[in-house]
Amino acid sequence: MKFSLVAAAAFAISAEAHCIFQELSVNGAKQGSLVGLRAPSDNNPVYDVTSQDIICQKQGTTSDKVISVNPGDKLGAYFGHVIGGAQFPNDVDNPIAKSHKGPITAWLAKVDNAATASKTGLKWFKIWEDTFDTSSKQWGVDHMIANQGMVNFNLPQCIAPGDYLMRVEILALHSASKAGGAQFYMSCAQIKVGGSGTFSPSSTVSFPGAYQPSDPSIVVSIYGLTGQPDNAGKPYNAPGNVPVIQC
Ligand SMILES: [Cu+2]
Repeated sequence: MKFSLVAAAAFAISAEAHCIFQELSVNGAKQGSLVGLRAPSDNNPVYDVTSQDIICQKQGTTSDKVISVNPGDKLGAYFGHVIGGAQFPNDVDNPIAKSHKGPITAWLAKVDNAATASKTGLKWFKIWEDTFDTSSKQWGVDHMIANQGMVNFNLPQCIAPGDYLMRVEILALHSASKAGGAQFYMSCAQIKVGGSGTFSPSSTVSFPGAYQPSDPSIVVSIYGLTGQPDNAGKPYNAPGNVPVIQC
């Protein structure tokens, strides 16, 4: 009996070493599991960047809550292996399998009502990213794992008041050397920004649309000559050639 449990656990690790963005924190205060989020109901990634699922993941859980934030707030997107974090005690794939190297990006799109707005047809701009540090050889995902799944960034000071969907994406590149192998993990948070920012983006992108299936940042081998996930020491740009807004 003990053996079969171990075997079952080992199978679960190899089959589903994925993750879910499942909770928002604001200035260190966790807002509750799945509160104010549009999250998938399982931890499988999106592979097709031309699909509607690349916006906020597959249709899963919904929430009628909109989370109030202010420019300058420290936001945290919490990712875990399954809802709740670890799948079982000593889950080495929580918050995500260590193999899943890649960048993390955060995006906003203005909406009238974050609780009810359609996710399609929105104009997205990038507010933060953590891609790859050529000196430390660390990826955004390495920092996320070191921080127990919490991805922290500050809401830029210039963001104008109102409702937004906030899309936070992990792009796992461990199997990305063939087209269609990159794994995208994201959810959308429903936020209401206060304050008196005045930023209006001069350029925006669509999802789907921002990423092309053949984007050299999506079809890429991150393994250098020694087989390490060090991108051969080269810089890495997140896909879509979208700069983070400056303000
Ligand atoms: Cu995975």
